[in-house]
Amino acid sequence: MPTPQQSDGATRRALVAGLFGAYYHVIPLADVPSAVGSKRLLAKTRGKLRIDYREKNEGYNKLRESLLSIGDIVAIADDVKNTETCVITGVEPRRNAIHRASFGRQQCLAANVDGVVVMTSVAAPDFNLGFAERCLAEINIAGVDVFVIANKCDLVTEITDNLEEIFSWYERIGIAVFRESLLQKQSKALQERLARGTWLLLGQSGTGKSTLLNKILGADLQVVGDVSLIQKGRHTTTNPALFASAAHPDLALIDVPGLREFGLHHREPTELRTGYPDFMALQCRFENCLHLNEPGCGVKAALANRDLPEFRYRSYVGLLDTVNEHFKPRKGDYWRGIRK
Ligand SMILES: Nc1nc2c(ncn2[C@@H]2O[C@H](COP(=O)(O)OP(=O)(O)OP(=O)(O)O)[C@@H](O)[C@H]2O)c(=O)[nH]1
Ligand SMILES: [Mg+2]
Ligand SMILES: [Zn+2]
Repeated sequence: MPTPQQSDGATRRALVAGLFGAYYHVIPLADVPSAVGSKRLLAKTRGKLRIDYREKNEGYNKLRESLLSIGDIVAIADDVKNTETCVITGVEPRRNAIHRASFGRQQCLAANVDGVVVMTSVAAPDFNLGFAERCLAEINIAGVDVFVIANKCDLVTEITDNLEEIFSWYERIGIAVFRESLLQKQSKALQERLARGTWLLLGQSGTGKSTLLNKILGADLQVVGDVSLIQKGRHTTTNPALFASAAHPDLALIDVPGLREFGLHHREPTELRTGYPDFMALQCRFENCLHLNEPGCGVKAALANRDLPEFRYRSYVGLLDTVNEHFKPRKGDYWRGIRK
């Protein structure tokens, strides 16, 4: 294990398990991997922590509000001025991290995870292909295990052919899809897949992430929302946090507030290639082929032969377009920028 940066004497290792504005909840690592019932301490950072943010665009994304993310391993020390809190003095390098770009900022959603669950629903809200595709691309680029849940199957008499085409393509390229009605009961296969490890639950608001968390962990740990309020833009889960329960001591689930946007502006165009394992399996004449108009492109050939579904290629080209855009400053950032 790498040693924490900037540690100063009497520090302990701890896991970041909750974010509350400028404050964090941390679990001392002597209590982990079973994060169950462990005492969560209130912590704040001291000084500047050096974190690998994948800074593609200099400037605006340096103005992030929260620096650490759930899953970070930090060094903590007692706060001599305040016995209620402890101070975070250092952070260890991340084994992996899932980022997204949203409203001109990049954000690390979780670090050091064993896998990501892409939570979708077949109705209320409708399946959002772009969102799912962008999540899958980011997770593949990050090199993290992933599967998809198609939730709320109880709301439809059958899954449309369009959706089935998408799901069966995912299954063909090795991304399992669990068709679930989590409000009733989770499938045995899903319960087995989520038996151990630290998993990030990723999905739009109202798809059932908190419902899944409560069902899998077997306890009412997270508040479940009312879809009508979610449609009005109210998210039920407001703070990202890591959950565990005594019934499943080897498992931890990370629930994050319902995401509206999942951009990949923080990624380079050439990195996007690795977000599509099915494209990587095809032979292109050029090693760095972006599959646009290059000669000898295996992806374009597969598309013409109908060996590759169109939705996949369309989502890739759309994504490539957006990563070439730059972050746009938010109003507050702009003013802060020119006053200096
Ligand atoms: N019909 C049906 N409703 C479900 C199912 N799973 C969850 N719901 C309902 O969908 C609504 C939203 O579920 P949540 O678990 O709060 O969704 P969430 O993804 O955590 O939403 P945010 O916290 O806003 O991100 C709740 O009213 C759930 O009861 C399901 O399988 N079928
Ligand atoms: Mg929730
Ligand atoms: Zn190509």
